[in-house]
Amino acid sequence: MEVIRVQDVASVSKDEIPLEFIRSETEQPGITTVRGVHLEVPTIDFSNPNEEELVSQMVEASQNWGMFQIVNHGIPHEDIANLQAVGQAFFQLPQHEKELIAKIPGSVEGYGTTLQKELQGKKGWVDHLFHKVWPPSAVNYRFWPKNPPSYREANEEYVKKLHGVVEKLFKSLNKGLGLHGNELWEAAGGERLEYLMKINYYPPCPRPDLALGVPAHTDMSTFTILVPNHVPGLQAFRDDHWYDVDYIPNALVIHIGDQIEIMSNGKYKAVFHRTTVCDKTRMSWPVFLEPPSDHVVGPLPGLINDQNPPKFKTKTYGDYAYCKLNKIPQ
Ligand SMILES: O=C(O)CCC(=O)C(=O)O
Ligand SMILES: [Fe+2]
Repeated sequence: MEVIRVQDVASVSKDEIPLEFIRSETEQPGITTVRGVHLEVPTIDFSNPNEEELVSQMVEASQNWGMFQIVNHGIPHEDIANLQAVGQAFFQLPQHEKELIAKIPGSVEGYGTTLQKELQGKKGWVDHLFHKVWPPSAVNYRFWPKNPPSYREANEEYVKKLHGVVEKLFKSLNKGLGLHGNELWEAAGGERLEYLMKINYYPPCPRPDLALGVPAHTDMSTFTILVPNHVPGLQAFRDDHWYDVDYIPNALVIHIGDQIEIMSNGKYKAVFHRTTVCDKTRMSWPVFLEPPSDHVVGPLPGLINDQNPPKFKTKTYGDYAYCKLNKIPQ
């Protein structure tokens, strides 16, 4: 069966878009985005030598927004630029070349478009590519582009640099919960923690007021580390309103995901977010930090007592993901 990609739909959509991309009035970004109010997700300077201050900024951002941007994170600009360049080059390949690494039934990894329609039968204005990048035992190069030839090296260099950021985020969030050692990271899978790379490709859209890229959701990961391109489009939900997230050159966007919310027993909040589209091509590179699927995740025992009973079930990440993807209550 031939699959229609949004990139193809966009290339023939001049003024209008197909009905299945038109959101209901409760979702249309033209109606539901807050304008003229200056409220921003926090930006945190990762090089701040005052560790206590850094931790408290992160705690506050994780409680109030579930999202923040980090600057001075230590990943060289060149590594980020290379990651972006090879991803862009892949999406510019002729369609038949991209289809060589299309998803196969049952796989998360590969090139694709969300085929399963959402509840109201709507589709997002976005194509994507998923592949695991860490640990080496979880990597399947079958789903990595062979073209451009430097794709693999650019991704591996980025991941090498990413470890330091992952470690510092886990340690700071751990401290913010009053825990010792590296408990949060261990509880997330420790050495077995998987890094799932995604590239989102949002083609230009003639009706950005009516369509959405990725519809509103929380990430099911522990947290997500995202590189955007220079075209804005990410929005965060807070106090019943949608706010644009500014593009800050060289910043990384951090999303608190469901598993950190669960492990922290609700102290940290998974951010509800979505993406809008516009007349330019937007791309983003989120890396989802995920426990392995057989790993059991629940509220950390050290945070539970008579006054603070567990607010979430304890279950394997695989079970959690199955329920989430099939819209079954957890
Ligand atoms: O493109 C973005 O900025 C966010 C994408 C996103 O939320 C996702 O892929 O889960
Ligand atoms: Fe997301």
